[in-house]
Amino acid sequence: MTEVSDVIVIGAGFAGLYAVHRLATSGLSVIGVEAAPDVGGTWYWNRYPGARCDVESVDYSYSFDDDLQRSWQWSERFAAQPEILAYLRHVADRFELRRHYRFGVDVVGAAFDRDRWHVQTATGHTYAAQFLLCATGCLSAVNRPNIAGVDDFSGEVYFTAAWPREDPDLRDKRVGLIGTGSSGIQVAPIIADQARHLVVFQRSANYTIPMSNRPWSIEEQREIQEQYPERRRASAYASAGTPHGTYPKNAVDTEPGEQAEALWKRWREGGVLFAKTFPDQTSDPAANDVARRFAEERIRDIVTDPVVATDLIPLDHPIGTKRICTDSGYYAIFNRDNVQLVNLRREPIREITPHGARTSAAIYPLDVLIFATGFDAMTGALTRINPSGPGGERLRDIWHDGPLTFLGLMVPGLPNLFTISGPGSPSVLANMVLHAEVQVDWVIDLIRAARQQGVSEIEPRLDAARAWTDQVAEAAERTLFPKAASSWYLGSNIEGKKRTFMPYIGGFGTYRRHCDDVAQHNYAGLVLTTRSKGK
Ligand code: NA7
Repeated sequence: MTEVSDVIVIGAGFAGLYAVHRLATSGLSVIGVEAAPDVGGTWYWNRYPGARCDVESVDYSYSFDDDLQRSWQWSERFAAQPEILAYLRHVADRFELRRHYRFGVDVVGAAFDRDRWHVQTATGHTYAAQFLLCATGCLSAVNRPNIAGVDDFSGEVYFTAAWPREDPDLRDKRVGLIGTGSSGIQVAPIIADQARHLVVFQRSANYTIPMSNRPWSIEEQREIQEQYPERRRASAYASAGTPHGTYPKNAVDTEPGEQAEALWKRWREGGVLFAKTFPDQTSDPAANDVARRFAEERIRDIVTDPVVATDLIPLDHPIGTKRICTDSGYYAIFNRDNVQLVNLRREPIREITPHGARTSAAIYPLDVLIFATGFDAMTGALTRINPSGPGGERLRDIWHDGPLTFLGLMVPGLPNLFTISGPGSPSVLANMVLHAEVQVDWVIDLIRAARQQGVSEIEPRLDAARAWTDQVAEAAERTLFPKAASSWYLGSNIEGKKRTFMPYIGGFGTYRRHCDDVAQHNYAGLVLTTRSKGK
């Protein structure tokens, strides 16, 4: 059976829910499909203990509805996963969004044929619509590394990115944690508290900054509400979609004492902003070194064993060029007797055995294995669907040499398909919620204009997509980001994936102006094909 609508939205995370709301209130028929049993997207699946957003809660929330904004009080500066999920459930209730959704629906393919997208699902049910909006998320295609022997492990196995609804009981257990990105770094202190023994298997060390999370006081909540309009105005065209800026001077023009003061201030305030304390920090190696040395001193201050401290200091990337992590007491766990760090660069894992892990140097007996091994980020959720265009060309082929997009939103050869937060957009480098609102608004304006003009197909010109993709690459080349040995921004965490810096790093405000400009110039760069008579 095929269900038909004007638009299909894949995903019920922040972007998908907003898209469904906007489409439904714009007079278009919309069907949303979502693999999970309920709304939440990445916040549905990543429910491991300690999961938190690294953008302040008051910014990481919708701006489109003043009443919604006024009616919701965030309890903490950085919201934890249960509160973010509760917020998304509240939004779904308030705007009656679930009635548009089919949950538990795994999309396995999509093909454009005779003016329509046909979406195939794992159950064989199909959906058809003129437009397909993929709100599939940047961090949703889970990376399950193929480590020798992993299927023979006789203990419990968990993935942070697909955590069970009921937390496993880790008391009195020996737990192995593989992966030290944000997820591993957030979950580790909680496991260290619960488990008898925790072994952290670290392949690459990451920089992490104390989150300095705290509850918002009643007074602060009142102030936030009063200042919300101004806060949103300041974020609207800001470089990361939040109201925060950098120190007013470049690090290289600042005296060492003043540099340290600025870095201490950011360190104590906590969070990802440390990664851009100075404007030149992620573009000038000398400025980056100032911040890097400071962070390394903090690691050595906290971790008492100097060998362990050295192992925790990254060697393979300028600070901030891999997503900087934020934590609640990560480094300090390595001072505990029940926590052990295993440096996989020194002793790689040879195999997982039924009772633990064997490295080149030792055997680690384990009852539980937790994988915090990340995602096939930004492109994985899309290439796993691998949509095909009218000429039969498939996304994986089109992106064989790296993602090719127009504004990170459209792909040549795949008409009427939109990739919200796709590669080539600022997405993961900006406030994802505001970013989703901007992109969804742009797409819906385009769809409405196209329908009014009887347009059947919208597709970016190949040269326009190439020009945008070149701009994305050039913006990255002006920074130190491509210098990281490996990162999910570069796709190099996934075997066989083309190494390309995927997000647009020219700034959220600059990106938004580009989108505005394209719309004001009658969607220059797009080919709009008008429906032929009789069709
Ligand atoms: P990340 O940041 O991609 O981290 C994944 C971690 O898993 C990282 O330390 C990897 O080491 C490690 N990893 C991956 N595969 C293996 C294998 N085979 N063996 C050992 N270690 C491995 O994912 P997260 O979920 O932590 O965070 C993703 C984003 O979510 C984060 O940046 C925030 O924006 C929110 P590697 O560095 O590749 O050597």
